Amino acid sequence: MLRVWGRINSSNVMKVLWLLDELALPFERRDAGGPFGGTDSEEYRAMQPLGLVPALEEDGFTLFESNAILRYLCNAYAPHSTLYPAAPRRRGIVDAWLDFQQTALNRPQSTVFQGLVRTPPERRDHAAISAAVTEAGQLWALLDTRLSAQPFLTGDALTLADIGLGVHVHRWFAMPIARPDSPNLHAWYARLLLRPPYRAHVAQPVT
Ligand SMILES: N[C@@H](CCC(=O)N[C@@H](CS)C(=O)NCC(=O)O)C(=O)O
Repeated sequence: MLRVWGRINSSNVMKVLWLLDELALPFERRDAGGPFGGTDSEEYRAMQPLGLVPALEEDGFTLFESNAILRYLCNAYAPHSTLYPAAPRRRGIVDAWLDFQQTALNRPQSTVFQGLVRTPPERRDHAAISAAVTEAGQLWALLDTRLSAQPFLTGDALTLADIGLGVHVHRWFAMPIARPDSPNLHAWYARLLLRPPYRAHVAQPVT
């Protein structure tokens, strides 16, 4: 049985839950991280050495890093799925956009989200938030341009790239910030909202 460790309001946990439902895989989930704690124990650190969420457990096998978990689930359970295409060039492009989420978007997006959603108003660093809104906005604008030519980030079908970045677009549009005009990003978000797993695990009140 697949078991996911992590609180449901973590973007990295959301990715995994969304994919599990796209693949119609049965799983159980245990709360961990944030107010639930539980990530400092020796047992948890054996699964996730940094004490972060998510972690995946499956019959004695464990895995951490949300994007590695996404790839593993496709490789193990849906090797022919268009979610993670087998053709090397197409797979390479999906991997590149998954990495873009972790290496480029994550930092400014987190600064905005943590600052506006999880920090009380009197403790907010407005200068840092404002700079991060600009930086993240430039990255979202780049995705908006990309989406002018195709319905999903890497082509005609939903892939892991859309899952890695799609968890963040809901937050981006939910936050009270000035965003660049982005009609194609809005259209992509509307396409994601048509999917029940996205609505169930991602398009929820931001907390
Ligand atoms: N690169 C890691 C990042 C994991 C991460 O930063 N998780 C956050 C939640 S999104 C976390 O564990 N925060 C501390 C906590 O929840 O206790 C991944 O993609 O899995």
